[in-house]
Amino acid sequence: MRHSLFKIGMYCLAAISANGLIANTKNIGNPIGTNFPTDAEGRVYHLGLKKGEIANSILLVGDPDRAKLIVQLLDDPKHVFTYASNRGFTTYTGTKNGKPVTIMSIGMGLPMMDFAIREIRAITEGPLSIIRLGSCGTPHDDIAVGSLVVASESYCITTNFEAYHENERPESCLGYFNVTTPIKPDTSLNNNLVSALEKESKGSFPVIKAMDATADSFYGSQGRTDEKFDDRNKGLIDSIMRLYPSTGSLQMETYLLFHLAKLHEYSVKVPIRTAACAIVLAQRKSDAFLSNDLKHELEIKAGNACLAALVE
Ligand code: R1P
Repeated sequence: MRHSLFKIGMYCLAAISANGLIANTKNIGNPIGTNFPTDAEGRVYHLGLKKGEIANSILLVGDPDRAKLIVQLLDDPKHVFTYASNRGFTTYTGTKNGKPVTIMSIGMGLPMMDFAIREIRAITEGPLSIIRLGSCGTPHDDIAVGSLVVASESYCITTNFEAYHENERPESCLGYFNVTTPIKPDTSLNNNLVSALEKESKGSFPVIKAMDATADSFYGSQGRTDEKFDDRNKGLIDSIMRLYPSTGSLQMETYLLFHLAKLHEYSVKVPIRTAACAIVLAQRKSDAFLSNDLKHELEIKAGNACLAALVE
């Protein structure tokens, strides 16, 4: 009995490893300290990295498969440093045109961007250049799926949780959401990114400079409705388009990248240069969704442009 349980256990582990589900993720050693925990080697708590394992030019993506596609564009993809943390961050460090660069997949949402930027800063010295290549929906009538939207500025839409549980209901759906004023990326990195995307595109996909909206949910705060949840968000997209008519992308991380770069600038005089673009997967007005094949093609082309902008 014991023997067969052991065999089943081993079989399960082998099966899980074969599927790559848990095989390569790593925990750090025992954390030291609570304010900014690291282990004895200096590995940060969520990324699992230590000094020397990350470059100062960094491409952040959400989807781990997007990162794997873009790694193939590095100088020597078979010999890049790779680290998959147990918290969903996978890091690849190598070179592009002989210059050090890191590609990191960070998963989704504001907290993941927060972990990434703060922990990247903790294990690097000097100026950083960080580009996000994401995917997005567009609330704009004139932007088609398969376009690349470069964030000229970004604002944040967060859920005003308290409003749902008060007796008085806000009059407009915007009362259930907070919308910030927009903040800008770094001008020169943003210009590099636009030029690199235009050069890569050669007219094969539109490159559009527009305002970005970063939401704290894929659903409620992006105006998606679901009769099983009382999100009170009907008309949210129309409301934000009245507020910021040039909004071209709706996604979940860019604002925090720009925001943390500003907070860093207010504290320390060393720049974190930021820029962001996103592949339009969903046209929220026409309900069109981009095919997986076209998405992968754009991930490679846009990835190449992002790397060019970073190593220029
Ligand atoms: C939602 O599906 C995710 O896709 C978008 C959003 O910002 C969110 O993270 O970006 P990524 O494709 O980079 O993850």
